[in-house]
Amino acid sequence: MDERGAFTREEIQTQPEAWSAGLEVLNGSRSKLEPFLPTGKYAQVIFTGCGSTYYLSLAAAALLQGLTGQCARACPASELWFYPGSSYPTSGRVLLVAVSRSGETTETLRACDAFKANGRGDIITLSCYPDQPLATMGDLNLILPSGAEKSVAQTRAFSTLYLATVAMAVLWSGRGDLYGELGQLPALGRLILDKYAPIARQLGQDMSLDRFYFLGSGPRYGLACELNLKMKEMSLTFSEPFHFPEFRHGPKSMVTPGALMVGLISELNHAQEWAVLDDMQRLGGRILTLGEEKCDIAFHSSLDESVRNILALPAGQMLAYERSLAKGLNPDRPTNLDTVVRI
Ligand code: F1P
Repeated sequence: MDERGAFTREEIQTQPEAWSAGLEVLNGSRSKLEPFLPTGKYAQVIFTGCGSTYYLSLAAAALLQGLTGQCARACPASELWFYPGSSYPTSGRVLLVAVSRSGETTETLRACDAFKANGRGDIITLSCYPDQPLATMGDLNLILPSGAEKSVAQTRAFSTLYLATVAMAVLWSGRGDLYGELGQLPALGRLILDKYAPIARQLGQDMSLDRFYFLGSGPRYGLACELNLKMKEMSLTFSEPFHFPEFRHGPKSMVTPGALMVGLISELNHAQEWAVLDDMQRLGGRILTLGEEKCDIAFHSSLDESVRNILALPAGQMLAYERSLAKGLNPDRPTNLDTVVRI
């Protein structure tokens, strides 16, 4: 394929099928996952990865702690490797959930090596390729081949691996009703991709915009970080992520008529989040909202928020993809980037 962005477009568009296949893997692994039920067993659950998979870790840790009460955090793999004293709890066993699309990123492998050598606890790995080193390093290794990609920037891999962490959190929460809701995500993802492609194209092609701010709080912060990374990698555009209220503490100095505020709206704190967006609109910025209802990109899913947050990803990815094409770039080949970082 040499049409610009052909791989990325295909990977974004086939996410619903990848999610269905991923859920089959998860369903088949339930009995292996259940014994890791973290509550009471571990002092902490640490999710780790690099780049996209670190951002995934931020979203997964917030979700797991919110759903189960188990203390959980996210840490870049390099921090676990270089600064274990600052990264791990001083006592108690840890469950390390190591996430990597490729299964070969050096920092993630070295963090797992050190974790094992120091007998810190148990490891679950999540990756997309069975024949790569990470895929045999865990006490449990979950492989999600439907996330595998040809593109450098992660889209399908990110959402499929993230879905696996949502399924784990839901399973460990004991909320069978939520686990049942996961199966509705592929059809909803398809609807959103079809319905909102024109908005993503229109905004992606709008060259009066020169900066993008992705706002998300709680479990949506990691997703906002990932969408910000897509905008940088694919379209070489100035982009930053923030927790909603944080934007008032300095970053708002950067709001101009060329700023698009992309808000991942929550159920619980939607009034506070809209207030931030309204303030930035008054300062001249433009807004794009994603959420269950009354948003530019509305999910209308009737699913629990913990399950439906993933639906913000496809439209946000499309925005970066369209902007990349509009700037004459190739989304499949981000500038200066390699698919795997080996050091
Ligand atoms: C992580 C990652 C990607 C990034 C780039 C380099 O890879 O940082 O997020 O887009 O391609 O690698 P992985 O460990 O998830 O394979």
